[in-house]
Amino acid sequence: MRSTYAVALLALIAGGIWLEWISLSLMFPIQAQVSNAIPTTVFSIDGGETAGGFGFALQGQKIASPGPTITVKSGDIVRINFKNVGATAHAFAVTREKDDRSPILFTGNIGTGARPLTPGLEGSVVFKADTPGTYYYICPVPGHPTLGMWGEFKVEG
Ligand SMILES: [Cu+2]
Repeated sequence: MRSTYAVALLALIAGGIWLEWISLSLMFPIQAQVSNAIPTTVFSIDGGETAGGFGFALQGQKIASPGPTITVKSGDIVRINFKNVGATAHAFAVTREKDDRSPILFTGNIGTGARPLTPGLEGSVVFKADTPGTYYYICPVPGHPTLGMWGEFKVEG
C-alpha cells in the first residue's frame, strides 16, 4: 500500500515537472535565444516612397528600387533596423521570392503585411541566416513589392 502511494506521488511530481517544462518552453521558445544573441552583422534600412513607387535605402540615403543588396555570411546573427520614412504603412520581410505572398524566411520580419509600421515608426529584428542562397527582402504589404519595394538578400555559404 505504501509503495502505491510512493508511485502515485512520484508520478505526480514527474507530471508536474513535465508540465512546468512544457509551459516554460512555450513561454521561452528557442527563437527567444536567437533574439537575445549578440548580432554579428547590423543593417539599418529605410523604407518609403520613390518618385514612381516604393523602395528601400541604407538609413539616411535616398529611397530607391531595388533597394541596396544585403549580403551576410551563413550562420551570421543578423540585426535589421527598419524605419518607415514613407507616407504610408510599410514593413520588412526576408522572403524567397519578391512577392508579398512569399513565406517569411529566418523569422526575419519587422511588421507584417497585415500589421505594417505606420509612417515614422521603426523596429528591429535579430535572426540567424543559416541557409546559403539568394533571397529577397520585401515590404510584405500587398502590392508593394510589385511597386518596387524589394532588394536582394544574399546569404553566402
Ligand atoms: Cu510598403
